[in-house]
Amino acid sequence: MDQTIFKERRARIFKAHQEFLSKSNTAVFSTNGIYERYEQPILTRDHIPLEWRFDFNSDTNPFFMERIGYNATFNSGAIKLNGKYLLVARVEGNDRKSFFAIAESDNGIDNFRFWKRPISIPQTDNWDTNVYDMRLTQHDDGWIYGVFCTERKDTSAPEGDTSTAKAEAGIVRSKDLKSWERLPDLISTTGQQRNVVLFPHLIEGKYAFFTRPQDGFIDTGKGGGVGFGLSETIENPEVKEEIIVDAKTYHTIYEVKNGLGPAPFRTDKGWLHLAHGVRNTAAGLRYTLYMFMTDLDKPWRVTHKPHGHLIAPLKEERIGDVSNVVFSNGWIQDEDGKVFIYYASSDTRMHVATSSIDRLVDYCINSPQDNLYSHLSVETINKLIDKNESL
Ligand code: M1P
Repeated sequence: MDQTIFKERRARIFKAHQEFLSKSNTAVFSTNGIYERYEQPILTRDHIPLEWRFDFNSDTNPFFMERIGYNATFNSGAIKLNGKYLLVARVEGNDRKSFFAIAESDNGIDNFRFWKRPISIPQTDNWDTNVYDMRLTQHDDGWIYGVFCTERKDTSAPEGDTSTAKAEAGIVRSKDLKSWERLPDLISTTGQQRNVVLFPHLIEGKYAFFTRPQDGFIDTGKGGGVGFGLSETIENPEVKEEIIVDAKTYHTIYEVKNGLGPAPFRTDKGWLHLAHGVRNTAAGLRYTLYMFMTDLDKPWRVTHKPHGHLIAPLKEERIGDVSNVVFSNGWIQDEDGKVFIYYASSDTRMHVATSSIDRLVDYCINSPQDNLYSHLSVETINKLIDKNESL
């Protein structure tokens, strides 16, 4: 058979892919001074290796046609290991199934390349229908834990209801991110859980989890807020009591729900946390990222919380499969205090913003809090103007 089409398409697609993967990224000047965005997204579906998409055999794929399609790469956990910046991305296939795959970069801001194969997550007796949003924690016990959302059909849903689902926290652990051990899913006080994060240290000799108790799959209902609970062991993880660390609150950017992002960073002044907050609008839910700090000895006690969002969807970030969303479940701290905030936009692609521990601590401690009323916001603005006028 004539192989012209096969050869031409293969050569063109390979060349374009190599050029695309080698593109560099540039920081954009930031007027807020808190962090810098970058010109390009860092991980998109176009980063998917060609081996995952095409059959390279001209006999079985004479048109060099894509055999397996991918929809998005987003909500990535992050860790620095052996000097490499690693993202455990949520990759979503055209079949709507999400899975995890690791992408690696030398500098954390560009040239991310996927490892050869996606991660094969071992199954429990109750198979995961869909898995996503892994938070990585380098724990004192020597393991790297990945806590993720496992989604299954709600078997109590009425006949004919083919969409009601149940979300729980699945747990895996690894030493090298190559071989993974599956542990039982977290048992908690409420029916459902998403956005669960393992704290890196034992507290009172127990494993500590930040949770997000919720009554339903989308609505958190009576539940909600960033929660916190302790488990006697990690092999049989169960939190019997959850306290609320950061509650959803009327007329804030986390009015409808919120959830912790990555595992927090320890600083001299307390734990730095990144979270997402959700509010409702006439155009649907809007997800933004915000920060708070907690006490060093009592990481469940909030000490500082700047008003409003840190990062909100901007320009093209606002558009995607689930528009008006930014979401983060991964960040990396370099030895010199530089911070890489990895965030996804609109459930479609990954971005990076860079800052430093000093800048983020300054932001948390010295930005005014949300006083929950418009006239109090005006008072806060006037205080700043007075201060500037007195100079
Ligand atoms: O679609 C926006 C996000 O919705 C969920 O987050 P939450 O549980 O806080 O509503 C998750 O499915 C997340 O993956 C997704 O980005």
